[in-house]
Amino acid sequence: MLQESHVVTISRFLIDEERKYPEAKGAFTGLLSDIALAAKVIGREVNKAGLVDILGGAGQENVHGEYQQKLDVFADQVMYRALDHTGLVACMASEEHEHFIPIPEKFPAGDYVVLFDPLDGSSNIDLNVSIGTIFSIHRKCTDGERGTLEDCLQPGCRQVASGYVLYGSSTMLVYTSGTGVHGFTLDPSIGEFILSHPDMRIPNPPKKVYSVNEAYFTRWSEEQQKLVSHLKNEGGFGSRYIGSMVADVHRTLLQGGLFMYPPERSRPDGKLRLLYEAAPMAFIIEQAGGRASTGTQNIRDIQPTELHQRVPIYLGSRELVELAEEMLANTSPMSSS
Ligand code: P6P
Repeated sequence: MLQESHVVTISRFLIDEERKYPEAKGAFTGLLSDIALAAKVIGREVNKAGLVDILGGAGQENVHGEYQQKLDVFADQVMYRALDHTGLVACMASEEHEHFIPIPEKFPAGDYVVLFDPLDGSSNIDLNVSIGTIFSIHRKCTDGERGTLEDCLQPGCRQVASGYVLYGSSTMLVYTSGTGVHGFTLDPSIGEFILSHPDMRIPNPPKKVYSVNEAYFTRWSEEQQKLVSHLKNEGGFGSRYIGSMVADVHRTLLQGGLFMYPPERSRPDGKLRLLYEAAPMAFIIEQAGGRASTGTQNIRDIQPTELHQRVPIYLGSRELVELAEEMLANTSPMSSS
């Protein structure tokens, strides 16, 4: 007896979605397909990283002075080469490049702007901890034929789509284009991403889990310290922190809870990047019924001023993010405890 469930590949899903928009010309479908291809290529190398001499540092630092792993460099190149020649992209930006990335003159340019962290959590590569690729897609907003820095510096509320690829016990691609969140699991035996998590929603009530690096407790504000103390004492919350954003956000999407990267006295904007980490994840979480805030404002409302600017992050179950905002503003009855 054939299973009732049908095998839907990401290509089939994108074509079916495209049919809902008679004016669509297939550009978005092509763009997501190109990103899915890049994900397969990156995943192939990530999953065999322990077996070939691709481990270890690339012997160079990236724009942030971070020790660059070879896989970072590889993933960045794969994303670039998947998108540079298609005629769908106006320009790109990557965590691994200080400046925005124009489309070479020899290739046609398109309407989409793709911002990405090619391999987030790369410090975990040698530890076989799940890592990920994060992408954010905007439409070009300037009049010129080719994209500019201004096209990259758009607020998260203007994203056309966003998503991530999680290279974990399986390789998953999760994305939203504003009509829900959809998850696809790679079947390596056929090289296809199969729809495994249609219309993902953060469960309510959420699992009572908070996710933050508590080693930084003494660096936090008193309100932040009270928030975490409240969650684990009066709130009876458990703690889960992988230290790889895509993995921590994916767990929060599936189970609910509160993921935080708070501001610190020496790092008032925290560590995570707005354009290609916070904003794309915020779109996903909000589309799944959650909330994503800096602790004082909605992440998707921020008007970026720099490609690599950082923001504090509180995302996950709506009521938990709102509790965090109240306690950080000292307006919650729990703040006095
Ligand atoms: P910390 C990984 O290096 C990363 O960029 C994110 O994936 C992760 O959420 C964060 O940094 C972890 O930072 O300071 O807790 O090690």
